Amino acid sequence: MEIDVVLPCLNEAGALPWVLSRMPPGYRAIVADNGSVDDSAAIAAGYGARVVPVPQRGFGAACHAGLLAATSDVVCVMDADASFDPGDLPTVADPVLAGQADLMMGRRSVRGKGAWPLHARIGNRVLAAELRRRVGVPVRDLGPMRAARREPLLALAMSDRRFGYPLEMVVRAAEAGWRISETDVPYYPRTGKSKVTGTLGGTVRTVRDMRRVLASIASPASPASLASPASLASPATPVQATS
Ligand SMILES: Nc1nc2c(ncn2[C@@H]2O[C@H](COP(=O)(O)OP(=O)(O)OP(=O)(O)O)[C@@H](O)[C@H]2O)c(=O)[nH]1
Ligand SMILES: [Mg+2]
Repeated sequence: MEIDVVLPCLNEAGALPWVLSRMPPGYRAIVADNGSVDDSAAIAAGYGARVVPVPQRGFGAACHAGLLAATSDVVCVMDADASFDPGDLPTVADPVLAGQADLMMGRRSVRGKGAWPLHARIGNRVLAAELRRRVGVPVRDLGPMRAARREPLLALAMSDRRFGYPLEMVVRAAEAGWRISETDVPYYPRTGKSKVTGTLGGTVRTVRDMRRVLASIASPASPASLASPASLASPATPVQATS
């Protein structure tokens, strides 16, 4: 069984060798190159990754193009900056492969200093709490290492092409009644210069994009949707508990 791994990439030449050399057997890297001006594309190709050039800038644009290029039934998405170890992908993908979860998310467990700035951690917690309250999804983190089935994921028709994309994926999945769960994955200090959470501009852009997604939530979670058989609340779901 092959699993495509979509890696959104903007100037990650320093990180790609470590990341791509650690893909577990059966996991195929698709590097969605978002106009890198360093050697990211050549390095990725040299490590045997499929490189998809994505002219439209933005995290969501890169992820979406990578998903369109993917062909496997189950797909993973993860950052390309060496903040995650591809060796942890099976932990996230296995519950989806086993039919125990529809969207599996890696909950970041910090390893090493500077992996996750305080403001980003707090913002992430606030957003996760908002999601629990408004769409009934019991996640504690909106981490970017994820797994799902490709066709249903594309059918969620996410429209954000920037930094609201990770949040929109969870919102649309919850609205569709998906079983969403999370499991711990180590989170390391990124390789290379911080572009988003470690910068003021990146943080402001992310907050703006995510607020737009929150505003798109139709209504608070209805009792009916929470009681659906696909609900995470089901004690029969044999995936790691999140609370
Ligand atoms: N910043 C940015 N990253 C992109 C873009 N397109 C793809 N990426 C990639 O998306 C992934 C996540 O971006 P990061 O810059 O790591 O964002 P972050 O983890 O929130 O914050 P930092 O690691 O502190 O920069 C990385 O692999 C980037 O290379 C884009 O348009 N902007
Ligand atoms: Mg990062």
